[in-house]
Amino acid sequence: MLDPDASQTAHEAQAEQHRRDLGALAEQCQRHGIEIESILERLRTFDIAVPSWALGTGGTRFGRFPIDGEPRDVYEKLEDIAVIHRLTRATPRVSLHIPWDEPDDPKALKAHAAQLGLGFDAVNSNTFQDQPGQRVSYKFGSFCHTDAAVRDQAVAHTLHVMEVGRKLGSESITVWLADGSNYPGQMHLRRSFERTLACLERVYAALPEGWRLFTEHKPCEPAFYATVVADWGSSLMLAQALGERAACLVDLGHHLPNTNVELVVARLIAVGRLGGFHFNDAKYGDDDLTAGSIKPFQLFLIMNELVDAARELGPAFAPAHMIDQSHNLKDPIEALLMTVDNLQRAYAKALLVDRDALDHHQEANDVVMAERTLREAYETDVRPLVAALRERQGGALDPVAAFRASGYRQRTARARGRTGYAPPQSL
Ligand code: LRH
Ligand code: MN
Repeated sequence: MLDPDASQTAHEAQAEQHRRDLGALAEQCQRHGIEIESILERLRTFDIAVPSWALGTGGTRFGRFPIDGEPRDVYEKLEDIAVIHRLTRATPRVSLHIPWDEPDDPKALKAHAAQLGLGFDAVNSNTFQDQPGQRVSYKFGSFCHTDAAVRDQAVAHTLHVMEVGRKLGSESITVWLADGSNYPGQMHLRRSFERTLACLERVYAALPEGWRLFTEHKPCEPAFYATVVADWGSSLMLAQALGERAACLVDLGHHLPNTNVELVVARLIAVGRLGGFHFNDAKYGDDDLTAGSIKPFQLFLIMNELVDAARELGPAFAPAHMIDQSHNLKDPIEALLMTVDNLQRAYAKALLVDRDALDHHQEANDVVMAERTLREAYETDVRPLVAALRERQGGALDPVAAFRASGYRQRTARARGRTGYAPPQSL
C-alpha cells in the first residue's frame, strides 16, 4: 500500500501553492457571480468507473511492451483500482470484462472489492473471441450469425455474464458486438441486423430486476466493410425496439473522423436513450488513448451537453461514466490518474458555463457572444478546483506525483515479479 511519509512531504510542498491558486480562482469566479463551493458540490457527484481490462499494459497487433509489477489477476487489478480511488476519490466502481476478468468466486471478489471501498459498474460480454473449448466459432459473427447454434451460444454467454454481474452487484451490461463483414455481398445487411435484434430481445427478456442494457456502436474493426451496429442510429434502433431499460453507450473513439460526437450525445439525450460513456480519446481510429489527451475541447463540449441536460432533467439524468482505454506506453495507473483528472476538469469547466447568458445569446443569434460565453468557461484553469475536491475527500492534490512518491509500482514489481519494462519513477 502507499508509503504515507513520502507522499505527505510532497503533499505539504504543494499545499501552500494550491491554496493561493484556489483563492485566485474563487475570486475570478466571483467576478462572474459563480460560487465555487456550489461547483465543488456538483463536481463531487461526478464519479467514474475504471475498466478491469485497462490495468495491465495493452498492445496492438504489432506488439505489447509489458511493465514490471503488472497485476496478475482480477484481485490485483482491484488493488490497483483502489490506489486510483485513494488518490482521486472519484473511481468507486469497476467495470469487468468477462471472460477476461471472470472471477472464480464472484461473492469472494465482491467482498474483496468492498474491503477496498469498491463496487461494480456495468459488466461487459465478449462474443468477439473464441474461447478454448468453445463449441462453435464467432468468426462470422455472434448475434448476427446465420447459424442458430452460434447465436444460441452467444446469447447463453451474455446471460451468464449478467448472472456473474448480478452476484457482484452490477446493475447493467454493455453489449458491444464485433459482428460485421469485410467484403460487399458477404453479409445480408438487413437480415444480420434482424437476427441481432432477435438475440438482444432474448437478453433483454432476461435482464435482472432494475438492470439496464447498453448497446455500444462502432463503425469498424474488426469488421472492415460493414459493422452490424456501426453507428448511433443503429444502436438507437436497437434500444428503442428493446424497451425502456435499453440505452446507447457512446465510446468516444467509435466515430469516424470529424464526427460531431457532442451532437450524437445531444440526440441521444433528446430521446432519453443516453445510457453512458466509454471515455477515451483518438486521433485516427479506435485508438483508446487517454481521455482529453488529443481533443480536450471535444471532451468539454460533451460534458457541456451533460451539464445542460442535467439542468433540465435533474438527478434522474444519470448516464454511466466509464473509461475504456488501452495503455500501450504509459504505466496504466498513471494513465488512469491522468484520465480521471482530465474528465473531472472537463466537467468542472462545463459547470462554469453561464447558461442563462448562453441561452440568451443563442436565442438572440448573437454568434460571437454565444461562442465567447462557452470559451470563457473552457479557458478557465480549473486545476485548483479539482485538486481542492480531491483534498477535501482525503485524496491527493497531484495524484501522479503522489503515486510516484509512494513507490507503489516498485513494490508491486517486487511482489508480482518483473514481467518487462520498468517505467520511469522520477517526479
Ligand atoms: C470495442 C470496445 C468495447 C470493449 C472493448 C474492450 O472496441 O470499445 O467496449 O468490449 O473495446
Ligand atoms: Mn468501448
